[in-house]
Amino acid sequence: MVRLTRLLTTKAAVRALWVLALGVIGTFAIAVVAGATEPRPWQLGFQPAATPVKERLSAFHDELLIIITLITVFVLGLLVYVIWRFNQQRNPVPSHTSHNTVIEMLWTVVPVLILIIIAIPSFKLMYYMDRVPNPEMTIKVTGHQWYWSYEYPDQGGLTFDSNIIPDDQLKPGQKRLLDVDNPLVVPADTIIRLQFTGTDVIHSWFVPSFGVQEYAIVGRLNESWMTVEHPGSYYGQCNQICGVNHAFMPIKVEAMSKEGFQRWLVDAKKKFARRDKGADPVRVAAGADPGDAHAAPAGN
Ligand SMILES: [Cu+2]
Repeated sequence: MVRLTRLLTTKAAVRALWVLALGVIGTFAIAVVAGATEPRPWQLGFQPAATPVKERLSAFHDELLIIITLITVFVLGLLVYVIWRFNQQRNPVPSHTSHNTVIEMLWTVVPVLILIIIAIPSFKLMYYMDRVPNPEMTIKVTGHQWYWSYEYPDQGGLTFDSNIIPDDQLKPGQKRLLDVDNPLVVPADTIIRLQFTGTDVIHSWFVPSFGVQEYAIVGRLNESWMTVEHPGSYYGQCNQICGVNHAFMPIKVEAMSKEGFQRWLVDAKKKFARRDKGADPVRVAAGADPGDAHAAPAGN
């Protein structure tokens, strides 16, 4: 009877382990298949790459994971061997060796070699991310407390602000803490130079699936680039603690076909026309010289 109970418990435990394993595999499969361009519950790994930069980042990450795993398994193997082979029972009289030149050379030179092997592709990737290859258009991103504004200098200086949609105004299908009123719209399959600056504190424009994470700093113009390979919606967030509403200045990028982008431009130029001209009715009403409106710093 006792044996039967024990057998049953073992069976139950094995079954529970199976369910757990299947659950983990299933979650991983869903995360991979779903093609998420936003964070998902129980997501494992990175969001799928949407730009060539992110593809290289993910590939480099995978290579590093193999190297790290091999090192960890090797060190673990050594530890287990030492614990087994040199414990007090097996090895009652320990050796008094304190130096071994060959081993010391090896454990210095081998890690250096591993680091060099990692450094070469790492630096290559850094330079690839840094240098904009023949940009077809430019977008200027400005971080504010607590929203983003986007400017298209090549499209007649079209400018607009992008604010979070508060929870109580979300429409069905919109994502809490990620959707915005005016997303950044870009043409897909186009090399875009991105410039970043700020008006108050340091922000950071981070879209994980693009592999773009750049500081937006007052008085500085940082640069990055992206080529969004396919049309779609992509999400990100400010990645630099920038004040009380840091968590509420998300980024939404809408990538369209080139024709779709041109159509959007026509509408956007009408929609954001007031800002386009740089007019600021409040400042004019306050008695300032309208000519100064351009030169005045943007309000916080
Ligand atoms: Cu911020």
